[in-house]
Amino acid sequence: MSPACHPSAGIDWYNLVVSMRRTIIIGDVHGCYAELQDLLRKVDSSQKDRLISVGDLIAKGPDSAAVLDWALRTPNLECVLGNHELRLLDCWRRGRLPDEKPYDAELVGQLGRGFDGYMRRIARWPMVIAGREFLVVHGGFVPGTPPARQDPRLLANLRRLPGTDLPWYDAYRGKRLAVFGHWARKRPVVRDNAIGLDTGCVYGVRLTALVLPQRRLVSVPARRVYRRKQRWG
Ligand SMILES: [Mn+2]
Repeated sequence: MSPACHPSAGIDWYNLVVSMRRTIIIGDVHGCYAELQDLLRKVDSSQKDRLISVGDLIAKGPDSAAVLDWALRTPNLECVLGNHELRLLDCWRRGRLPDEKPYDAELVGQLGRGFDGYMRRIARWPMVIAGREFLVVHGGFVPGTPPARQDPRLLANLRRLPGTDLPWYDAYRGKRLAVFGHWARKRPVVRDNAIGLDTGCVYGVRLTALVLPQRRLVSVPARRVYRRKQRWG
């Protein structure tokens, strides 16, 4: 068979390979370094994948420094800021150490002398990462306002729409898949145009990732309960 007649002629291999590159979006890690590594192994992650964190890599869990060290040395990883990163950055910008949450002393202890260096680097992380077919945010979007005009506090903290019982994602009409964390549930939240990935690893449930474009959810069990959750909802 001459090359021109071969069945593979006419296939744009470059674009095929590029379009098949996976995007792996990782739910709230909260310092659970061992489970993060379990999850990366389970999805068989490589440097060819685009990795994205939904934020809250740190706080509450056993090893926030190991998770941040991993994040900062992983070139194919992008992160949005979670409410905990944002909270620490606020303190850092005011020249203080965080002390408002019961686990802050432990967190400051884990970050140790690295605190300043970590903050300097995570200060560049965005609130939203936009792909062609998805948006990644820690908390959520207020419907009707373009992502660039949203209040950063709400982007990192939103659960229900202000003054209502309505989860923001049930009012979200965007065409792009909104992938978020922050609202710990025992199972991922799955809607046509929104997927919530916080499956409470730090509370002893699971750490979950979303693999795109396949929309496959992959999770690993927490190795233990690092923190008790008062109420699920
Ligand atoms: Mn959060």
